[in-house]
Amino acid sequence: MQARFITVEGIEGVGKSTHMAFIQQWLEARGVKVETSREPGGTPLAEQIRDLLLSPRTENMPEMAELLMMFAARSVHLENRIRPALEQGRWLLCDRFTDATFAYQGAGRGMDTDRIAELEEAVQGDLRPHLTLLLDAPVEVGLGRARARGEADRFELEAVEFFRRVRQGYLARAKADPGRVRIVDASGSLEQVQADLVEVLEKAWAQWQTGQGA
Ligand code: Z5A
Repeated sequence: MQARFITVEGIEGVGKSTHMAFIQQWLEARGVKVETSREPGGTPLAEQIRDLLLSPRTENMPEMAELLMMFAARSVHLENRIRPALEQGRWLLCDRFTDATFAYQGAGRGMDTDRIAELEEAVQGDLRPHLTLLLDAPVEVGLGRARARGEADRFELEAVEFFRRVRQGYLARAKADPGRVRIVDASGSLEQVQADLVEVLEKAWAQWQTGQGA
């Protein structure tokens, strides 16, 4: 079967990191080799850009600089890791990708989404995830879980309203592309979320086996 690029998205604390290993195991139990990665980051150079992006700092980070650095990190990750993995038949499961840019920089910060789409095209060409699992939960649930963990990064210092816009941005992406972006209710227990994930994965797997779907 052709290697697939699967992304996991959602606001902070919805359980992306928690469920990555579960999704990887589910796929590997079906005989495919799956690498995991994350954005921003995923290679040594892209991880350095991640540090610049996430560390709280006193000097202002202009929104445009933030957007360009997200795509700079993505370009490195894509050319040095994602494309080579897919070309060599290895599946890639990634914690966040370009939907996060539309949600955070677009809906959250209010940046022009046409410009984001232009950068997406310039950096990725026609490469898009085959499947995106959008873990969705009310902002209070996600932030409550994330903040219980301790120190906040530069994004986690944003106000609740920012994350409400980000969540709506994600839901709009799912509405616009329901074939690729599948919403999973992340507000329940770990077992409930995993049961929903399995339902989505089983449907996608059945399509891939018959050569349907992306
Ligand atoms: N960003 C951007 O702005 N633009 C972009 O293009 C990209 C990214 C790619 C990356 O931070 C930041 O970069 C991110 C967006 C921005 N902003 N922030 N903040 P990150 O990689 O560190 O992402 P994160 O969203 O902050 O990760 P997170 O806070 O670790 O969230 P998570 O991975 O979804 O959650 P988790 O660590 O799996 O779970 C959080 C806690 O909840 C943990 O203790 C779990 O045990 C618990 N948990 C999880 N699920 C459950 C359930 N179902 N029940 C009970 N407890 C649960």
